[in-house]
Amino acid sequence: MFKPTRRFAGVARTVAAGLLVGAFALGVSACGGSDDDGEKKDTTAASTADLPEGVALNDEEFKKGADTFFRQCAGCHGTLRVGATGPPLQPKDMQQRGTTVLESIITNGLPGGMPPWGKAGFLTPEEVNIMARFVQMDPPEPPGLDMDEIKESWDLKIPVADRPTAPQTTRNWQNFFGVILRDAGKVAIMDGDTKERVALLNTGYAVHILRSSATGRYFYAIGRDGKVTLIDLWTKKPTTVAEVKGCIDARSVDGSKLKGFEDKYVIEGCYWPMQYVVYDGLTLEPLAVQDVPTESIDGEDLDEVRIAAIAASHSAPVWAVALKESGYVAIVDYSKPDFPITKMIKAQRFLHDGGFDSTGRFFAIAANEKDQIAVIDLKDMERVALIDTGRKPHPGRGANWVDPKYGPVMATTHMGEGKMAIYGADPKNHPQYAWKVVREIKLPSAGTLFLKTHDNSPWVWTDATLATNEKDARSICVYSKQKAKLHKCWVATKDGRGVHFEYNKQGTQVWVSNWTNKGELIIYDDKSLKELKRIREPWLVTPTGKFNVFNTAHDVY
Ligand code: DHE
Repeated sequence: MFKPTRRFAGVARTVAAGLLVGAFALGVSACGGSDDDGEKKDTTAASTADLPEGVALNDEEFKKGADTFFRQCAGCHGTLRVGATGPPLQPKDMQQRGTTVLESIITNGLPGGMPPWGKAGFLTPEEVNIMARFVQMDPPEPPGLDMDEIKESWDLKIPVADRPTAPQTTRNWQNFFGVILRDAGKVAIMDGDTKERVALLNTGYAVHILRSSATGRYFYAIGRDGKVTLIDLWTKKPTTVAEVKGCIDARSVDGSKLKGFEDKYVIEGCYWPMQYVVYDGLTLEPLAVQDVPTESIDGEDLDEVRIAAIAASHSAPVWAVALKESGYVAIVDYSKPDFPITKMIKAQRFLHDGGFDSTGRFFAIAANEKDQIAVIDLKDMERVALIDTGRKPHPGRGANWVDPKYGPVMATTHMGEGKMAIYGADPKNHPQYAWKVVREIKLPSAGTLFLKTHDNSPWVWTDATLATNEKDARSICVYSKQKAKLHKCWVATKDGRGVHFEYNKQGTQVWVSNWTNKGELIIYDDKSLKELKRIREPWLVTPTGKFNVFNTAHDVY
């Protein structure tokens, strides 16, 4: 089970490897948010033998296809197109569908989550045509990234000795929000009390999530290009103090949270190569790189295993690391030399996003492909339940509250249907409901990505970001915990899609993003649901996730 992966030795192993590095460089330079130098651009296209007529791409088109696929498609369909959140796209099947059908799908999307890339203006008809032909060709083989290269990328901008030993800001830094400006490759640090922007910092390309260190002093940002950025909130103005790149493609990062290990280590999980990297938490000095096992829970040997969600336990020196394609949750022990995987827990395929129950003992993680949530007990280190919740669950980190009838519950929304599934999450005092769906709440449409609540809030908020109907995608809803029913839905944005929620530290205000080029942050009073403020500034380019320091450090959701 702990067999090492087939590591791709060196970046120039194949012609196609060069193509993919080039593809990343294209994406990066378009955003201007990275210092990647665009090395090793090889322009030789993959073999065109046996392709149906009219499918073959010239070198330039192939490069464009590889770049677009990596940026827009690989996250759901897999780098090697074996599928995960989206279905597999194997060349033979794609050839059977043919260019015209594929063009229509890429243009118009499909119910269940495939975005209308053409119709929504992300791809021109020419680009749609290139993608329809690209997916009929063999995928290029991506390059590796070894320890020497990772070390080379390490940039310690401010040594620990030169950093303050107490907060230098007079602001309430525990109520700061890190706001992702996705397409700008930047993060804005906002004061949750005054709503002022206190810093605007460069991060990795198409920055994906932020996590707070255990003390809350540091934010870790992860770019899709694998760049980790360490942001110090104790300096007079939040400052980037270190950067490093441990993956070519990544979505997750977290710190060590057990007492005695606060802020000590950081883990980065890669979508590619098949590895995780552990860094010193204060400097991002690379300490270890470990391959992930490639065997699936069904005993299959896989070519692609990506690291999806990572959760840092508060009660043991471990990270729970969800291995998307293989269906295992790997337990990485950071108290041991070289940070090994000490246990592989069978969960379900394909794993995506998830979070803790209110006690922090259970990690509930969505298995999109199987329409289930897998519940992992991090005390006894075993899977305790597989819950059928609905089509393509997507909880973000989920939501925890006390239901008037069923006691402590958790919930997930779904990409594939308009439903919030609420399930019992208290095996100790309410064993009869534990890990069973106790309520199903109908939402106006499919396409929800996130739900969120706070202990001090009477509501659970849901978005519908990927809804095919544009009005639904701009709408948000609130569910009443006490009345156990949907309270209200309304159109929140004029133009972009509404996405992701975050509470302030006190749990009295909720921030929502209007995800568009000229984006907005919309702030509501949680109790009255009245809009308090709408921030629209030129620098608010494609705001997506928002992370409150206190809530993120303490896993409040
Ligand atoms: Fe995410 C969480 C992967 C698309 C915004 N997203 C996650 C996690 C994973 C993941 C594995 C859990 C991380 C963790 O907890 O450690 N996301 C992916 C994809 O593979 C996917 C489907 C396609 C891709 O190519 O990346 C994808 N994600 C998106 C988006 O399109 C979103 C809406 C905006 C963006 O970044 O492009 C988006 N994902 C987020 C956010 C979170 C997230 C804001 C964290 C939610 C939280 O509250 O913790």
